[in-house]
Amino acid sequence: MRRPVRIAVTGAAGSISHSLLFKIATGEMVGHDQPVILQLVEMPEAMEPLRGIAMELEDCAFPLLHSISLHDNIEEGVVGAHYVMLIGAKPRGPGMERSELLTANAPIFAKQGKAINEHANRDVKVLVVGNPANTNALIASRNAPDLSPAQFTALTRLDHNRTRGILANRTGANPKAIRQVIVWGNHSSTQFPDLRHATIYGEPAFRQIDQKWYREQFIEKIQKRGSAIIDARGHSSAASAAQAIINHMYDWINGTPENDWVSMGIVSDGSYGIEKGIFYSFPVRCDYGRYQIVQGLEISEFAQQKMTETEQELIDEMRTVGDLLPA
Ligand code: NAX
Repeated sequence: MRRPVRIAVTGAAGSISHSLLFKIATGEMVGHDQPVILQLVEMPEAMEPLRGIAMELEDCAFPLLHSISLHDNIEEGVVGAHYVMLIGAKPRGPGMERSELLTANAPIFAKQGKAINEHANRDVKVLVVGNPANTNALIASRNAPDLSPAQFTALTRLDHNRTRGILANRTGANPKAIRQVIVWGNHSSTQFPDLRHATIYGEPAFRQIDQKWYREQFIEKIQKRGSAIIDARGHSSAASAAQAIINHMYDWINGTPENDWVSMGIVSDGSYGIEKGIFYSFPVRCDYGRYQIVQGLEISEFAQQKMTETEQELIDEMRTVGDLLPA
């Protein structure tokens, strides 16, 4: 039997975690032969519901679930962690501007970055889910000077999965047959779902879909999918977000399939002319726990404009939280 790995999850009593934790405990995230220790982190006022979730996890008698610990502070919660999912965040209140959400969450992610820097395993892999995810990942990574920025990522896999799922529904193809879609940029309504390089059953997607539909309906549908779900169910995506977290981490740890890539929010190295240092969603291939940006893709004028729009939003977000970004 392998030694267990430590997985820290913040916002562990929230909606996304309620789906996620049970999937992690069955081995879906790291591997079906890998025991896990869950280190669950919550606000002090949510410790009682968290105890209830821990009881339910115990009652499933998962063979791979080695142990569970509960924490009301991030410093203890991330001790020795190999994987950290930063899910808990201040929610957007009624009438709150995006910039207010940014400044409300910035100190939280600065503190969490410091705690990870001090207490987590040196090879830790961090996924930021709490919104605004890209800029929260930037803040956390900049506050972890002893770790590489490449150890921090932001979740855009839900947008990537939505792109495949909705395209599958439109064309009648199995989602598995849809490859090489890309979501560029921010996890926000400026993101750009790009089908230029996508294939369906090995043939270019552009030969199988109507361009007018793609440009005038599809792109906006993906960009606004999160809001459509909130409008319909009165709460933001939870089960699909949990599934996307599982997919993101599994691929990062175990590698992407041959002939495909995935979208991940990662620190920009300047590829495709994107401002260095911001956390931007790129197409990546993963292997042996590392990821590499897919290079050399042809970018049309239409795509360039969309990629720049979402880049600009991230540059503006970086400026808004500037004070919390140590050099
Ligand atoms: P919930 O409100 O159901 O749960 C959040 C939990 O986090 C609560 O239990 C709260 O007590 C806890 N929490 C808040 N601040 C914390 C802190 N500093 N330390 C530890 N715990 C803390 O939200 P849920 O639906 O689970 O969503 C969580 C976050 O994911 C939100 O910010 C949401 O906007 C974001 N999302 C991001 C997505 C992405 O693709 N990047 C998609 C889904 C989701 O919208």
